[in-house]
Amino acid sequence: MDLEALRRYSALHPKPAGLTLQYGTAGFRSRAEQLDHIVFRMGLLAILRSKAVTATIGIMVTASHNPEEDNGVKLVDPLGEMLHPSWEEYATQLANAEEQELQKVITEICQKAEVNLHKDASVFIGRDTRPSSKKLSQSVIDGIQVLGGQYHDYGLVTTPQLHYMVCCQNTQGQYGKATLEGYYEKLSKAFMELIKQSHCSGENQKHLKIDCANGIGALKLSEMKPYFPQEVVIHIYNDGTKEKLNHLCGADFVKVQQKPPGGLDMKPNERCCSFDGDADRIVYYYKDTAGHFHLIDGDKIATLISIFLKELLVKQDFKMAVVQTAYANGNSTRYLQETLKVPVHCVKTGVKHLHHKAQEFDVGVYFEANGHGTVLFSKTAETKIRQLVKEEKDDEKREAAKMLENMIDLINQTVGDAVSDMLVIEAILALKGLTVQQWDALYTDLPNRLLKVQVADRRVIDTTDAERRALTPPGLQEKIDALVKKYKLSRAFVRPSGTEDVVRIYAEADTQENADALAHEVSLAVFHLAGGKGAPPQR
Ligand code: G16
Repeated sequence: MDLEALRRYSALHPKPAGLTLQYGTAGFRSRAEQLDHIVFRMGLLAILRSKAVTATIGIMVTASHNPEEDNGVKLVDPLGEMLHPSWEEYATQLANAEEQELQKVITEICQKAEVNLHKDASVFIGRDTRPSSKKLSQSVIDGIQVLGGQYHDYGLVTTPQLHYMVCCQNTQGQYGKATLEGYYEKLSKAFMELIKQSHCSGENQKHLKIDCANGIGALKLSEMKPYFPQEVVIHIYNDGTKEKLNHLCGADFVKVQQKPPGGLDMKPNERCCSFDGDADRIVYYYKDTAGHFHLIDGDKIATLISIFLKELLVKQDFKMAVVQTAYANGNSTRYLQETLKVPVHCVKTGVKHLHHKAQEFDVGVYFEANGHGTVLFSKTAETKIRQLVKEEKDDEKREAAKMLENMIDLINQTVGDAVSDMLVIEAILALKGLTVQQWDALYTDLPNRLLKVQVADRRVIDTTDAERRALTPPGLQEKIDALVKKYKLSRAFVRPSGTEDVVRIYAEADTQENADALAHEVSLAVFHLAGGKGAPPQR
């Protein structure tokens, strides 16, 4: 380790006095001006991780759905998955070390994680379109250079594109080519093959309006447009040329507010969707002829995909399951379990938890209600499907295997990907001849409400049972239980956010009015029992 370089460069990226940040749901997130030392140190950590696992590691500068003023950074593990939990701890230690302790902390990490500093290291870097991202990714490079490693800076990419690149690189191209062209070609080829098998087409079915949250999704979709077949015509809105990132638009806004984004002109029954700021989430929606807004969230996306896959897998002896979080609408879980007869598992919020659980099955469909999700196929399932395409004599069965093979290639199995998910959904709708209204009508969502409350320290809330019950502060869960009893078909829970300085509240009930009332009452309980800041929440 070049101690002189470490000392010199860490002085250029000083840690603000008294600041403590934690590697949360999706890495570090905070106001951009607080992050320079964090991204520099994550450059250091990426090198250590790369040396530890002898593979290329990804590092993405983004704060996804957070406001434009925020930023963040997260590391991507060798197969494109989120950083291993044991290293999240090292990330937090390194991020919070005082400058004079940096060398000691690095040495400790090397000892605990058996890092051989003499090994080679390689890191892929990506960033979103936030004004602060370019400078922060330069600080990442400083960190990489201090510990001496190779890097490739992809510049502006969506988060899932960076995950994809890392996986391609570490599988020596088996997963695809580690270039943007490689990504566009792989997805569009699989999409076109699928669409060829569809017998339904209509002028209206071709068009899709996409709100890109004024983020990176707009740039990348424009780049990808020439690769799209004529069967799909996309119209890009909120492309970042006029308004601020995520401001009154994007998947998070649409899901939380349950209303259409600004900047997108929506006619009755038109199929529309929203990406989030770094294009790893997607939700669909439409407006009916009476002007009512219909949201089709991650739960309904998981349901559509599960119906499609289950039909194709009917003759295969594969274990399929859906993974959700506590935010999943009660009626989606009921539909999946009771009507579709697919096992459903509930895990903690955060793609890393869903991904991990989904890996236990031959086919694991995972989606958060907020539209973050994908499908994982086990190696065994994938090999068998590819073999059936080559060897199956029965035409119908071979066609089914072919569809599955193209699905495997179309879905970004490294992480939730708005572009890939959108193409999967468009292909399924076309193949099944379903309109957005028919898709929406699969089941009716229970009315629900999401709220946030600011407290002095959100860590006072500790949860259990996949975040469905609060252990602390004392009395909070008892209060929630009593409130829930007042309403029919009701459920509520609270949890500290891992990406924003807030406590999140979710409630559902038989009517919207009751869901709103329950969410409000729970938010007051949080405010009073967990140290609320400012004025109590108002309805
Ligand atoms: C991130 C995570 C998601 C999570 C969301 C909200 O999304 O990747 O898994 O659902 O944050 O997390 P929390 O409720 O803990 O703030 P994104 O799209 O912002 O990266």
